[in-house]
Amino acid sequence: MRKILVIGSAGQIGSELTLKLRDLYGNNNVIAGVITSNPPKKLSETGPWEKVDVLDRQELVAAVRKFKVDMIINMAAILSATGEENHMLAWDVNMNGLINVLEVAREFKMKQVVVPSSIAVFGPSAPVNNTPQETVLKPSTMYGITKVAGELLGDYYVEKYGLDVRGLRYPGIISHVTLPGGGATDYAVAIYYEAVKNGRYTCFVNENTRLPMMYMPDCLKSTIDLMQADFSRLRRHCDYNVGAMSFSAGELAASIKKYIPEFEITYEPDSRQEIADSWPDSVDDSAAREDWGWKPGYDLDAMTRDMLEAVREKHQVGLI
Ligand code: VAH
Repeated sequence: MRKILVIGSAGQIGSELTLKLRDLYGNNNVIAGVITSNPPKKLSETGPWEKVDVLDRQELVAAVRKFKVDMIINMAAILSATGEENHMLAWDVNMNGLINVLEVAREFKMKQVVVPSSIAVFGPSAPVNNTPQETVLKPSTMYGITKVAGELLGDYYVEKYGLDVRGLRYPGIISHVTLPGGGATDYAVAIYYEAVKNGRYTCFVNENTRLPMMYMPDCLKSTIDLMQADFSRLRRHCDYNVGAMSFSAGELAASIKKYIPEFEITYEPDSRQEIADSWPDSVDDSAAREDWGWKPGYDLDAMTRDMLEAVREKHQVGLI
């Protein structure tokens, strides 16, 4: 049975991935690696947890030894918008953190490492529609630069050391369990909360900003599908494009208006507009579909219905 350490377990994806993996592999076989000593109860009350700062290699080694970890999923990252405010923090966490994970995985002969990437690896010089799996990677954000370097590092550890390292290029991820932090796609989460709480939202990108997006259940499915894929079928390792939807901020607002007709939106682009403008509108994920059977399950309206139901429940019980 695998012993999986999820680093960044309290984050937007990490928190739900940890719980999903506990359902699959057993609570005690999935360790929540959290940077604080006070993890969310949904993690600490459903299985083992450990303080693991991805920048502290000794802390990481201690956790690996304590729980006999044989698989690491590294969800610790500084995202695009925060990375533009503090580029050295993004470099430090995303690169020095990653090399710690890869070195520890090599030293302890881990069965598998998952190192997520992002569509942020693409920049203005890549084709904007249906961006190919193989194309120019010249991102204009530090976050994107660290994700390109991370893909190359992961592939290096596969080729040089025979480590099973896998990664996928997440689009913007939308969810209602744990708020995202510091991303240029965070508007696509905040809009649901503001629509339910106040009936209006001021969006920080303009109406026509179109981006590849994915609902959290599909994010978890893509991650676990790749984790469980037969290694011999993988023609790539750390850089699979995965897509699900592509919509503009205006189309997202229109979807919400189908269920909250009185909802109003205004657009006041800020510095995150420039980040969003550098990214694709949609990606070609045929390699993921061919190599490991990727297929998304949610479209925009299905996500909106699910998100509004969940956010309304939170609002009714005073959680937001
Ligand atoms: C961000 N949510 O906005 C992340 C993601 C493609 C976007 O990588 O930085």
